Amino acid sequence: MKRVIGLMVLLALVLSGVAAAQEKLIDNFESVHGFTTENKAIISYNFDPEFVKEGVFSLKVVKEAGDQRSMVRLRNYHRNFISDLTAYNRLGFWVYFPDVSLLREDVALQMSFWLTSGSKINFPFPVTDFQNGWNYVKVDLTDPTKYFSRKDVDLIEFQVRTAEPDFEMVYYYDDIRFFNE
Ligand SMILES: [Ca+2]
Repeated sequence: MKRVIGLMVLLALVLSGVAAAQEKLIDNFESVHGFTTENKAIISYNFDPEFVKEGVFSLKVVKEAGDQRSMVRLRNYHRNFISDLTAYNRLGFWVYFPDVSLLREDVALQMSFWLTSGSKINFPFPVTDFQNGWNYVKVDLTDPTKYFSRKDVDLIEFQVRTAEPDFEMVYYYDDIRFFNE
């Protein structure tokens, strides 16, 4: 009996090997790993060079109608996430807006640093900071009016707001990095 079971296991292994040999995954583009969304944001990788600022890819965000807010969240399980930011005093990134007249006047973009304690620090940017096309956004992490310890960041939120909830927009992010200046 033991031997029969052994043969059956062997047969199963051989068959599964045959099945595995009959498929070959090239690329399933399963997700944009390490980012999540809130409110109106559908994210994907973009490789149309017109909407890439650096390298080959950028992050594409489709903001549908129904809400002013469109949030992309950089999560602590992203492969390059760091929770202790004290080695840096700036966060910088590129954002592409097709038409800044669609953005909300007082807070067109807001960066939020969520801490492990649950509190968050907001850095709002008015529409006057932006032009159509690519914009470089720089967050001063040492701004004394926004002081936070920067040792236990749990999530970094990129929030774009449109002037009206029903405004639809496709926009892009690229080259998010920490640095010193
Ligand atoms: Ca890129």
